[in-house]
Amino acid sequence: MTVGALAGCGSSSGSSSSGSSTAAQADTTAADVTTESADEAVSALTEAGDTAAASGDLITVGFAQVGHESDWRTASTNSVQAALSKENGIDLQFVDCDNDSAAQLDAVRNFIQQGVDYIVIDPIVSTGWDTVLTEAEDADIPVIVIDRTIDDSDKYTAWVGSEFTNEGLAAGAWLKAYAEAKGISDLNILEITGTTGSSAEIGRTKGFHQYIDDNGWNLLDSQTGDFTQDGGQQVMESYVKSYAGQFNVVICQNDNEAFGAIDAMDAAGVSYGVDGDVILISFDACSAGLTDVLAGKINADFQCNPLQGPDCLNLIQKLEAGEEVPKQTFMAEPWYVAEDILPNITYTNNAGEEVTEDLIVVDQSIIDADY
Ligand code: GZL
Repeated sequence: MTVGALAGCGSSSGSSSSGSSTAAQADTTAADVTTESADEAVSALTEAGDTAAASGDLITVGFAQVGHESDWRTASTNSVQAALSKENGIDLQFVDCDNDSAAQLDAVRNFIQQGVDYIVIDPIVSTGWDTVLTEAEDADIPVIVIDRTIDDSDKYTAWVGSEFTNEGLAAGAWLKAYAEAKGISDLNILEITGTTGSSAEIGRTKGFHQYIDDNGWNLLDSQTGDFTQDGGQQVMESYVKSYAGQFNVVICQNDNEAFGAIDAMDAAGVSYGVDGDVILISFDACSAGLTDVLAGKINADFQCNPLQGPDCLNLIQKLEAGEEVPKQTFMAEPWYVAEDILPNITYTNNAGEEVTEDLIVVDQSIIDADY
């Protein structure tokens, strides 16, 4: 677990020949403290908290981040650290929970013991939260949830993030229209899901499976890649052996899994993308993912917006001013495609509304402006 006492970890992404990238291990700055144990993390937080208390003029915010598993996560961390900065009056105490739910609960409890002013959580999984949120409520510490949702408690002040079921519905609606436009009648699908029990995995699976069920598509298999490139590659390596010649669609629940699946399909001589035998669908639409869309390797990439830092700061500033804040704020999330075949898609979203979304054909200017 990495504890950034005054600033969090930065991290850099490399890129491989496929245009994909793997988020390198976080680079730590002099301000960061890398701890080997929870006790060291607690003492680091305590020391940081004492420093902040001594200064007296900064708002202390404890941020328990999921981990560092993907390009998306790096962008999320960078967005929050850039917004919740000393320049903006915040003393940010950052904990990278390394995809470990128990460590995340410990980090939140440490923030409560510290007596921080606010707690920000991106919950690794969506359940198991009511007890610790009750402790934060009893300590009169407002909790802001970002990105993924907490589904077994509403003892938090505000949530900012994505409608994950809509993301899954988007992928299903696009695949239905794309297959019809291409004259593909039989869809034999392999799915690589995200971290089991995360709201992102739950929602994307629920939405996409609604289209599988409604249209009689053939789901050959579904296994978790845990939102990592290694996970996507390992699952795809197994799939190309078990289902050789049987599948024509692969859906990955984030870009890093898609990068891994691409490497596995390349090694197995399976063609994919615009000119291939397999339609490849992804989520997140990070810049490396959109690079693969532009190259025709990924057919469609549904954005999940990681840039909640400014929203966090805005919520804290409003709460400091005694203003009401919305319980839920949804991020805008474009649908990106490789080919200019369909201008838009009309579908029924998770709220039962019929909505039309534009399909954005990726070009370099979009990638340059991306996260
Ligand atoms: C979704 C986010 C997911 C991304 C993955 O909002 O929590 O976690 O889709 C990330 O890339 O690992």
